[in-house]
Amino acid sequence: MNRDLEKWVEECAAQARPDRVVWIDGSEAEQSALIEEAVAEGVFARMNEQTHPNCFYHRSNPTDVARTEHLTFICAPTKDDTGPTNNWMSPEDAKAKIWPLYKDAMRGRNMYVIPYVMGPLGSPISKVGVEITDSRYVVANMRIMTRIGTAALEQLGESTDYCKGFHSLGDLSPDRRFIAHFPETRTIWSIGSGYGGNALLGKKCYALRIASVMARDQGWLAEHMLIVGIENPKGEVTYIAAAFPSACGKTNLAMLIPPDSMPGYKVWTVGDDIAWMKFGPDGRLYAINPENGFFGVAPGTSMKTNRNALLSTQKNSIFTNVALTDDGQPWWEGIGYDAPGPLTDWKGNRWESGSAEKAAHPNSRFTAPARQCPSISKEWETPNGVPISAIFFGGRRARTAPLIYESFDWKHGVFVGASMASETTAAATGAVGVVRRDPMAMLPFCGYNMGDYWAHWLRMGEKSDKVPKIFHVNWFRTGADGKFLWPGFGENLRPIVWALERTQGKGAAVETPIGFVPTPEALHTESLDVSPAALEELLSVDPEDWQAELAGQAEFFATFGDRLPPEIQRQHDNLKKRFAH
Ligand code: O2Y
Ligand code: MN
Repeated sequence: MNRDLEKWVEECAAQARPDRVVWIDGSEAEQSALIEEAVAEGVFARMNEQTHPNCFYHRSNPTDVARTEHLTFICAPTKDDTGPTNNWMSPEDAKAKIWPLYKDAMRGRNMYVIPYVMGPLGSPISKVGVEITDSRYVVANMRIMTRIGTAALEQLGESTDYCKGFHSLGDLSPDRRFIAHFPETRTIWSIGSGYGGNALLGKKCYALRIASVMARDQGWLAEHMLIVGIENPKGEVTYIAAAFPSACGKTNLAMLIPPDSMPGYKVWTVGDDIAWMKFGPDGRLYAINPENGFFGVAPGTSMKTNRNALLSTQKNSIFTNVALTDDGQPWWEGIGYDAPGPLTDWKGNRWESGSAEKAAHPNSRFTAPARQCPSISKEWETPNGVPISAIFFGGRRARTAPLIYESFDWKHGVFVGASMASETTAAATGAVGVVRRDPMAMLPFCGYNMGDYWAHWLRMGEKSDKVPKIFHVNWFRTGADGKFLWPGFGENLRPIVWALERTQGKGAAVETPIGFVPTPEALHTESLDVSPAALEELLSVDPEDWQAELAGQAEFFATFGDRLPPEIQRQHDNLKKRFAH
């Protein structure tokens, strides 16, 4: 046993006073017993065994349906260490305010200790975490999303190098809900929520907020990025990573099915949400997916929009806050067919087609094992990761950003990522449809001052002369009628193929003030149902829009004061000058 771990578990148990402490070993027998208990407790309902074998349904508390950014804190020693984009609480205040909420919080409940590995077992890039929780829903989800149990304890050995996550449902009151991160001690405290990123502590809390600090200190990158391999008709596979803000189609791109007009192309899924990247001995950047499953948003997922995601969820999966048919099948808005009859909605009420209310919550989710994805890459668990040739940043912008452009070099690419912005969606609580700055799609996930984070990205570029090329994409540009100009989905492969050609010194482009934009012909437009005028608009760079963009950037960067790297300011000034010429 690991003495450090035992001591911490004893400390948590002494505060929360559970009836029993249960160490999770990851076995099938343990899983079956836990599921039985969860069903008896009403936390899970069994689903239709014929259509969805070994699948379970969960409804969360209606006040607990999304990540709560306003209740998420970074508890670094000083506010400056966390920067203007994070909520800060001093470690002392957190101890005074949050620790007492755990007092007796697990009386009458079990305390589960879940050792887990983020990343393939045995990978030099993988890391161990331990989550303590009183939620059987969390245990069942962690079993899909990470590698849990004895194998994780074996990987840990007697080391103290692991992330400690202490989670309790508490009383589920938003008034006593906190998600607190202590980067110095690699510790997470989460209380008062049983939902997704608030409660599955391996995901956003460890693999992004805590890991981003570890990555800064150790010289690697922990990013909010999908990873895919693009196979060309010659059978050559090139890997890319892409950062888009929450609910901007990362899962769709990660599981993209090429259009019929691009025969011979295949897309292989490595990960859909998080990438940990390190330079290999050959100077290339290698990425692993630290996760073991998908926690995907259900509404809008259909056989047409994301066949591979839907097929991943047909067995051994968990459905949260979707609607349920009377014969135990999941249903949600945008599933691709009408509700087959009256349903039970995400709140447990009867629901009929035509109701003003949504049947599934807009942020309802499926948790599915990655290995079940039909497009899963045969390299997805390769211990050293896959070599990344191109990085894509992107946001949901109705105007301003063209379909795709290439940055001039790494430093400019870091600036492109730092100035990313996107319109908000339902993935987090708060207003929907508002443009917000979301650098590298890490705004809610960077565990330290973002000025320092950009400095870290800039330093990474100095480590190698084989860094990936950096691009920016925007699938969401709209025309004067408010409709999307680009069809999206499988067609997104066309600009990506252009980008990969650029990494090989091919692909026609025009130089603009913001970077290299493809010529319309270079986009492989055969059989593409987009008019030449729409294509022109998609690739246009409107100086007036960019004046507004420059003003928005300046306002945002000013909030970082002297933590803004001079190089980012220089890039911003140069962009302004290029528009002035
Ligand atoms: O974790 C949640 O509560 C929902 S948000 C989410 C879920 C899976 C992957 N990414 C996200 C996100 O917000 O980026
Ligand atoms: Mn995400």
